[in-house]
Formats: sequence, C-alpha cells, structure tokens
Amino acid sequence: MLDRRQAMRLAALGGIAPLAHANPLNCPFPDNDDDQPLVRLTPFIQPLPFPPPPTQVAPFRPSALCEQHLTEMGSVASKAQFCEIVEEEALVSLHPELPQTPVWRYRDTSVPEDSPILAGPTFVVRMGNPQVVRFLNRLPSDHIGFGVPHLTTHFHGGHMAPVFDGFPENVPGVPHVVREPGEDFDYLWAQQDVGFSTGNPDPDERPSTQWYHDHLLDFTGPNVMRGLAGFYLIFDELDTGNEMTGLRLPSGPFDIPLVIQDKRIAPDGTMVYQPGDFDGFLGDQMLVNGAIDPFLEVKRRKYRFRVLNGSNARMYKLRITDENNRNPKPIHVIATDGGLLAQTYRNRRTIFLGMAERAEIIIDFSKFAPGTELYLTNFCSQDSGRGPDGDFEEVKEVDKDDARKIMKFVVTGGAVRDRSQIPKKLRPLRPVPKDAIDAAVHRHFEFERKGGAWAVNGEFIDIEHPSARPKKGKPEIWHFENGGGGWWHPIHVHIELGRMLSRNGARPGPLERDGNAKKDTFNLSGGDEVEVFFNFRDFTGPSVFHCHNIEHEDHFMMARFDIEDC
Ligand SMILES: [Cu+2]
Repeated sequence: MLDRRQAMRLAALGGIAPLAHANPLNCPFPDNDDDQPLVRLTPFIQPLPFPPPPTQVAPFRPSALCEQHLTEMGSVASKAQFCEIVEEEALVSLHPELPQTPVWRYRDTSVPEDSPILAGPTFVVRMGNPQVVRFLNRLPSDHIGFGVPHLTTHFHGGHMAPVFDGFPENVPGVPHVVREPGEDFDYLWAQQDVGFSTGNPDPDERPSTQWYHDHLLDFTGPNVMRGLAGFYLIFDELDTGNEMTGLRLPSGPFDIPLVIQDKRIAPDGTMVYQPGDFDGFLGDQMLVNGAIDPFLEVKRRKYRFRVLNGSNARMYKLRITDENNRNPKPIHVIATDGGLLAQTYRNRRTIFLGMAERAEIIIDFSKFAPGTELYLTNFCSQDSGRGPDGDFEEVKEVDKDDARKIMKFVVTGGAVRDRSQIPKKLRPLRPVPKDAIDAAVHRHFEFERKGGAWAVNGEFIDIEHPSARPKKGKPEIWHFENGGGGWWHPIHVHIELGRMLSRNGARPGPLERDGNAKKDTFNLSGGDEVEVFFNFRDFTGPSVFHCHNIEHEDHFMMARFDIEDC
C-alpha cells in the first residue's frame, strides 16, 4: 500500500485528475522557456506591496511541546510575543492587467480575508524576544492545482530547537510537525544568541534578514511557488531600526525588504508549474514582494534594501541601472544571509544572489534629480534550471539590451534631511579560532546528479535516518563539493550559520569569508568545493541540509543530520 508520501508524489506527478486543472493551457505543458512569456503585461504600473508585520495577540496557551520549551527558557519566556498566522488559499491580483490568481499564502489572522497581499507577514523582532507563532493550516484538502496542503514551516537562517525549524516530514522518533488541513502547530522562534546555553552567548552571530517558508518533503517547490514565504527581520541595540541610534542605518520607511521571485503565469491568471521538472523551474514573470514588475517612489536620501532571492531555481546578477540598462549606480553591501558584515563592502556595481541568499544594500538616491527613473535589473545569463552560464568566479551576463528589469524606482520630491549613515564597520565578527579549526571533525558531502535526480554522497534523502551525527558544541568542518556537470547547487544548512574558510582552496571573497561574513547558504557552481566551519550549539535533534534549487531539493538532494549530546 502506498504511504502518504508515495501517494502524494504519484498525485502530483499527474497520477490523479486534479492536476489537469493546474494546466490552464491543457496538456502538454508549455516549454519552460522564459524568453516566451505566456502573457505580456505592462511593466511598472503597480506600486510595490509592503507586507505588514503580524499583529500581537493576547497570549494563548500554546501546545504542550511549545510550553515545555518556553518553561525551559526560564525568565526570558515572560517576554514572549504571540501571533497567529493562517495558511490559506486566496485570490490575489499579481498585476492589474491579469485576472486574479489562486495562491497559497500566510495571512495574519488580524488582517481581513480579502487582503490583497500575497507575501507573508513581515516579522520585525528584537533579538531576545521569543515569538510564539501559531500556524493554522486552513488550506483546502481538495484543492485544485499543484502543491500539497500538508505544511511545515521552516525558519530559514534560524538558530532554534530543531522541532520548531520545520522538519520536512512526520517520522518515527520526531514530534509530529507536519500539519494537515485543519491542524495547527505552535512554533517557538526564541531568538536567543548562539551559545546561550553555555553561559557564553555570542552576539557576533546575530542575524538580520531571515525568512520563513514551507518545507514539506518532496513538495517545497510547488508550495513555495504558490506563495508560502515571508520575511523575518531582527534588530538589537546595534542595528536598532532607528537611524538616530546604534549604527544609524536607514530605518523605518527607508528600510525595505524585497523578495524577488519568478513565476510562470497563464493569461487566465493561474500559476503554471511543472511538478516533474527535476532540473529547476524558471518563471517568465518577475515578482517583487508578490507583485509583478512593481515600482517604488523614493525620496532623495539613503535606503536600506533587504534583497532576498526567493526563487525556486533562478539566480540574479543585479544592478541599479538607467532605463537603457546602463550606468550602474553604487551599491553598498552591508549584510548577507548571516546578518551584518563586519565591514561595509562599498561602491559595488553588482550583487549576485543564488536561491535563498540575501544581500542587504544601501542605495543613496540623494544625487538624482526628481523624476529620475532607475531600475533593479538582472544581468544573469540563465535559461534553464541548470543555473547561470559561467561559474561562480565569472557568472556570464546577457547583453545589456537583454537584461531584465525587475522593478522601477522613481525619485521624487526635493532635498530631504537624511540622518542615516553608511558606517565602515558594522557588526564585529571574530574569525573562528585556530584551536577550534584544528579540533574540528571533518565531513565531506558531494552533490551530484544521479539517475536523473539529485543525490548527496550518492544517496537520495532518507528522512528517517541521519547521514551525520555532529556533537552539540563541538567544532565541525564540512566540505561541500559539487560533483560537476555544470549544475549549480546552493547548499543550505539548517539550525546554525556557517563560516566559510575556503572556496576552491582559496580565500573566499568579502561577502563570504569568515571574519567578515556568516552564511546559511553556500552556492556551488559546477566542480566547486567549499570548506565551512560549523559548531552546532545549544540544541539537539534532527535537522537537514539540502540544495536550495528547490526542484533539486524536492528530487532528493537533501540529507538529515542529528545533533547529539556529547
Ligand atoms: Cu542543486
């Protein structure tokens, strides 16, 4: 007899009827060719959406599991904030010229059901303030179209008890975390400094721009494509969210998260997805914060943008350009997926983002005349799920005339007083000490194609058995190697940030290397090898690492690891 996973896989691959409704053009699916969009839309006629933060609700009695962990936190638990997020199907306009699109989304239960926002609520959290978040799966069990309505929410980049991190499947020996339609789950996202359990918390490793998204085994790709993703921003006494204090980074309305995603949209507004695409699915429309081709009016001052590549399989080589895709403007990079850098990487022209990676950038619009129009433009040459042309050292670009504008900035108004700053030094980060490197346990993981699917060390994911058992609080060096063939694999490790020690035997660049950056996703082009230091602190339990080309992840390029007590 088929188990749930097998039955769902069979259904999603077309074994049962509802999938036919997912294809608005009727079979066969159109080619996954992003040069030929299914529908042509007028760009830059809708404003950028701002998904609001969730509303705090009165404390409720959390699940026994959540309550147990809160109790273990001691007095910190009294600072817990509570909110409720429903996971639902909704009709949302992705573009004014399109009929509404049936999406799956996270919605704060305090927000009306007819909210036009696709992207999940943007959490804005102070380090040390635990969040108790009740997720209510209210997706229809008899839904039409792709996706599987069994949900588990991954806090991407978080340091927390693995049971609250979105383990991908309900398996023996692990608490029941995957919820079916009608079921709820209470997450405790505690935001404690790494090392807190030893009495030596390390504020160097505080994160900044994190995100949450669905993580169901084998079906993360369709579920994220349908819309299940949101931002989670973390502040503290250094990065205060107030441009008059701390680092004085652009703040408030001038601190804007931008999640970039590509989706394939049919003329009737429905999303098209190919569940059987093992290579990586590319869309033909570009969305920012859930809107296709938006614009943003900006004042003549500095802005902080938190750019997240939320795509399933597309990478981005981004510049701020004029309307001819030329004259790139200065970009000051202040953070990556692991939080603020030690030092600002100033006056860049380009940022490159693999899937799930983040770059926080400061753009100064003060020098541009009112009415100036600028664009966030993608120059990455990529026409399949294989990844960009070229390699990590030299990602090939399309011709300037073919570069794809993703959103428009319109400079407005007169001169304004701007008290924000672009500091040279950001968050201190001491490199991993030599004695820890010398003492580390080494593990090797090779990511490669196997039988048309994707393997780690020759094995497909076996979610019931760990491939590694690192000891809590002990140093580890993980060697991630891309088996080649020209395929790219951005490798994401849950629970702890990593420190990249080397890339292809050399010192990594400033946006990756230990001492300046922390990372949770390590992008490997064909044949690349990186060494990453980890120390899994504070928590034990089962978790995973995987490729964040989500179609590779869904087609088995994942491994379970169990953090164990010494
Ligand atoms: Cu991959």
